[in-house]
Amino acid sequence: MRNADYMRRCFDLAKKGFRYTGQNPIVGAILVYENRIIGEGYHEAYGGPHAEVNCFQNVRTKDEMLIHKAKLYVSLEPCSFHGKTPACSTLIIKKKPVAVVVGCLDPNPKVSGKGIEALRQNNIPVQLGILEEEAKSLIKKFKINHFQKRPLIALKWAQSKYRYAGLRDQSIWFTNQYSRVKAHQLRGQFESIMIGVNSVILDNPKLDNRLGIGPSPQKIIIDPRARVPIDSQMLSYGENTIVISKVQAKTTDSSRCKWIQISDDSWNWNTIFRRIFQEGITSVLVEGGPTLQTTIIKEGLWDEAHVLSSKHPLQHGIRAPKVEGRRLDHVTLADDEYLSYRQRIGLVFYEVSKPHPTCIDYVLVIIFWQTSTCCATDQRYSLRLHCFASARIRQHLGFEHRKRCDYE
Ligand code: AOF
Ligand code: ZN
Repeated sequence: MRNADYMRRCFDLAKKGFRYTGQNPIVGAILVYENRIIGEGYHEAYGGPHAEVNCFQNVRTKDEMLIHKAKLYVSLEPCSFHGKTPACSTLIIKKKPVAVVVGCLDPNPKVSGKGIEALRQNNIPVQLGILEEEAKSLIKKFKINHFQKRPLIALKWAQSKYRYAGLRDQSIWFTNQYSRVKAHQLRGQFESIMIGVNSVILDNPKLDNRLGIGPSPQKIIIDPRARVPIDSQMLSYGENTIVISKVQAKTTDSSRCKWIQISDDSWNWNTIFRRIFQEGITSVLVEGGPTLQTTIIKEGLWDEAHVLSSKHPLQHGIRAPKVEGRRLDHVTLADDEYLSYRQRIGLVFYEVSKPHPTCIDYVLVIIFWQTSTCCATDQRYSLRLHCFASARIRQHLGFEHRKRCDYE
């Protein structure tokens, strides 16, 4: 097997932690000796042991003497500081595998190259950048949480054959039982689920995960004018629901909700999502309705979209939202289809303290992530040509200058 195959195994392991690692990155690690995996581990829960620790821990007693002859593969650079848990680089130096293969650097400024440096200084060879793009894409949620201080935002909707998402005054069901299971599986992957108050009034949903693996998400209702019916299922069933409103709580003691008020002046999606993040919520699945989702798309605040497309002939009512992103997944579910997308481009403007020699005052670094289509690649190269032209180019392209934001 090649390095890339082993790295893919790390990615698969890492993904198992997605629902439980909170603000931490998902990470997978394996130890390989003579083409045999002798240990595997992943970061299972926020605050818990890191992938490397679990990997060493899972080596069988009879294989322990092989560790110093094995290669360690890890999807993210090993950490080099003592946070909630001790530094992984220290543990690796102690265990001394023959080499370490790393997917990508840890963007956390507390690590960012220092983990690899520590290993190299202790004579452990490190190979960096195996399947780097995929490794970076794996920790997308971590980067959003860490640098933007907001949750990862995923949209989910169902649509008819003609891309209508519903009727204004009537609840309508498009998709089959397989799509329903898929929808619940998605709910099991996200820490919270959000809908607008119109959907609560129209559909009166429970929004829990009854059919998929994993827990039910925390429920959130966007209700600027406090119209949520106190006897709705979301307020009277299951765990507490968060209601975000411009006005004061309309609740009674008996209603199960946490009311968060955001003033009219600061009411916008940025504030709302940052406020949700302050509640410790690191991912949100926005289930509707389509009008609310479209406003999020217009703000450019969506990260993923999950679409269940049916053959239902509805061709009037509310248009389904529309996104342009990189296709992640496409699955046929009998006569329905499931498609998922990821926001394609991220622009980062770095202001550097030490300017590039050919540059007048700033260097603009434009980083695209998740790019795979020709169009994005062309764009990338043409923009890269302008990278060192600084303020002149900013002006020319109409780019607004931002402070360093470290967000890839
Ligand atoms: C690793 N392996 O599996 C993860 C890493 O507070 P702590 O101790 O859990 O540290 C969290 C930081 O460690 C996190 O911000 C990120 O930089 C890194 N995560 N590093 O070597 C892992 N999850
Ligand atoms: Zn670590």
